[in-house]
Amino acid sequence: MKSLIVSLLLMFASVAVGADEAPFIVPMDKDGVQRVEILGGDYFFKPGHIVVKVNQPVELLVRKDGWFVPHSFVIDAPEAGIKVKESLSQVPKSIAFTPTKVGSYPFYCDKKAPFMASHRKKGMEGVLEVVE
Ligand SMILES: [Cu+2]
Repeated sequence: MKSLIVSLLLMFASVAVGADEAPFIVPMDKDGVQRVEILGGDYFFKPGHIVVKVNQPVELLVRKDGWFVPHSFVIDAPEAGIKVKESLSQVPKSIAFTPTKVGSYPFYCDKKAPFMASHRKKGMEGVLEVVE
């Protein structure tokens, strides 16, 4: 039984994609806002690699897929003017900020079921890349 749990955990751990997928370059809307929809599901974010321009406003419209598993959306990058922590629902949540520093910042879900790997470890992690 124990080895089954271990192999299940390993299986979940190896599903992680996020940062490896092709980058999505967020287009700028007519109002000057870089707007992108993000879907969080069991256990991924789509798109998982988002590229935005520095010092231009960003709006993320984040929602979750499915009913039962709770998910969240976290970016902890105060050095770049980004500090986000929202629980997700099926209605898109608007998350607005203006990144002030070039760099790569992880976004992730901070949920975790008892005795299980965190959602972040299972693949709910992506990267927000801020460029010139
Ligand atoms: Cu989650």
